[in-house]
Amino acid sequence: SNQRSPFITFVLGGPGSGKGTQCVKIAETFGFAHLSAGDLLRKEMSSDNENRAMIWDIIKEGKIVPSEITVNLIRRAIESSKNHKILIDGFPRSDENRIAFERIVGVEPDLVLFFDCPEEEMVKRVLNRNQGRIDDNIETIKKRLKVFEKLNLPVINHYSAKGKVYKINAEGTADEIFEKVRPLFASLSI
Ligand code: UP5
Ligand code: MG
Repeated sequence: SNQRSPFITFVLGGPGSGKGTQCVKIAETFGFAHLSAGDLLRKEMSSDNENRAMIWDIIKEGKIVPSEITVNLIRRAIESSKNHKILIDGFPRSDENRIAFERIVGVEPDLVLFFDCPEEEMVKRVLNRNQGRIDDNIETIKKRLKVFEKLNLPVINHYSAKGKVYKINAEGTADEIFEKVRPLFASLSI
């Protein structure tokens, strides 16, 4: 595991705003480790453990998995990463998530990226994905959008007040959006 204290970026945005797509590009271009909270939970859901049925039910309903489960998955992933530059994709989704992270992991993010995308565009992207995710159907997408609208803003406001939020208009092609992301990471001296 890493000796240096990690440089942590939270990557936020609604369902289908392009978090995962942009994280892959940032990881490739700037040498970050990419930890997706959703992927960690989906892996947990498909392996044999006591929480799998509960996680399945919650994701299917577009709700938020108990913070302690997600935070511990992220904590372990950070600890086993050899990379001190870390993107955390799709977390924290609520103030409660955020507070649990700060308590259990004991650090704050250095940076928060926020992909701002119109709802119609997010719905279109998610319905086009076609990778068999149990939450990529119109009923669950509507629920994911409601949860996002209600619980994401307090997280953004908290980190905005600390000057940590970098908001990006997430309309356009993935390459166009990455050209707006690039200058931020190019300017970091880490
Ligand atoms: N695409 C990407 N960029 C595009 C562009 N510019 N133009 C056109 N198409 C574009 O993109 C979505 C789709 O659009 C892809 O097909 C992509 O090719 C295309 P993607 O990059 O995957 O967007 P992303 O924002 O990552 O969308 P995702 O659906 O993964 O977001 P969610 O936040 O909904 O999903 P996540 O996996 O983070 O969480 C899933 C569920 O897990 C949550 O609803 C919740 O139930 C649970 N969860 C928790 O409980 N706690 C957590 O901490 C995390 C998750
Ligand atoms: Mg994603």
